Amino acid sequence: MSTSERTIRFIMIGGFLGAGKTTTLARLARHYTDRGLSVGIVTNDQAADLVDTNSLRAQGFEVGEVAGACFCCRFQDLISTIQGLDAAKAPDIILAEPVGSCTDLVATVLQPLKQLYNAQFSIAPYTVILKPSQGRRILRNEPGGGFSPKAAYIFEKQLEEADLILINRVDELTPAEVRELQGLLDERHPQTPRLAISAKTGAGFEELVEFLDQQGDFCRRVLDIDYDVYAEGEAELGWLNSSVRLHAEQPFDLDTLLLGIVSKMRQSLTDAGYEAAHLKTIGLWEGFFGVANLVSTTVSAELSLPSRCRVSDCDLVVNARVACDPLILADHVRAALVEVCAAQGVTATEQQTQKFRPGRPVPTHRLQPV
Ligand SMILES: Nc1nc2c(ncn2[C@@H]2O[C@H](COP(=O)(O)OP(=O)(O)OP(=O)(O)O)[C@@H](O)[C@H]2O)c(=O)[nH]1
Ligand SMILES: [Mg+2]
Repeated sequence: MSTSERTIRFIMIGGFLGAGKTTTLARLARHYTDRGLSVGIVTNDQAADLVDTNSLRAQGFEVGEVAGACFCCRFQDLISTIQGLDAAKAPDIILAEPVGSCTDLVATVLQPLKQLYNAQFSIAPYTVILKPSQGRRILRNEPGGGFSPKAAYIFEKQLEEADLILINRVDELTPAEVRELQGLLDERHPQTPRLAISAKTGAGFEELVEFLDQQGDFCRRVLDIDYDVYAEGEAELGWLNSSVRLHAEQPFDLDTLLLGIVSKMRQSLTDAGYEAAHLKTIGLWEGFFGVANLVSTTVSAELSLPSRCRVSDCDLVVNARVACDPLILADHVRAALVEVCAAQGVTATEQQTQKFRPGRPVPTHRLQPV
């Protein structure tokens, strides 16, 4: 990376937990790959065992992972992960997904890349995905909207630093709902261009790719941000990453099991009054994989990537981000696993689980545009 004259196009897509970042990046990766470009993806999380990394790798993409803290706090890990991808794949494009509870990324990631690694990277306009299910309530200032005022603060700061806002999930929204979100954005972020897209169907992606291709002086919206409120907002979330080995005497339907686990978690968390930001699980076995998600307790669980297979063994990864104590969250996850597995005659053996509240972000760099 340091010796060649070529620059790598760096495209980072931010947005709240469950907004559709991974789905968008997978679609963009396919788009660029289909056009003969070499693509590397960098995922990021507060802990190891990422559903996103597993899912993107299972879809055939070259993925590097920064795990243990967000890009801003592990800036050097981001650089070395990109260098690793460069050595393996010489990517024309790096697609990066920051942690969904992270903000202030223009000052802590994009400006440092621009200023300290100017020769190696060309930086695309910073794009942030709006999650309609929580965004509508937060932008309307509804009482109890989103999770808490501090989490809503993070959500709003994410939008504030964007060069482009994507209203995602238009496949599910009525034209009136899209207009309402546009109107709310007109009030809050009148200067920021926006696009309505569906990461699921690909609607709006031609315009998105065109926008991302622009060369210009983007990534200049450095936030005025209160790190105490930001840190407290992040710490309100319980975070759980768990890996589990499943085994059964008779083959079981993997998709039924994945959807069952997420649906059961949804039910028990809703009954207990806890709001989920994102629950996701992936089951992997011998090249087969399936993914189930829940992006809000007000909607149903869904099988986003079906495996359509029956297996007797399976590696399962569960990631949960929920507004509750992580120990309570772990109890809900374990109870859901035990109940759903037992119903299908499956034995679940926990391999490792990390559960915590995210710590205060301490960025490696924080730079103003020059
Ligand atoms: N209907 C619909 N579903 C979508 C769309 N985009 C994403 N989803 C679904 O929303 C869920 C979350 O999508 P992800 O791409 O994993 O979201 P994310 O922002 O990467 O989530 P985190 O990494 O946990 O922050 C998955 O079930 C996706 O299938 C969309 O445009 N329409
Ligand atoms: Mg993701």
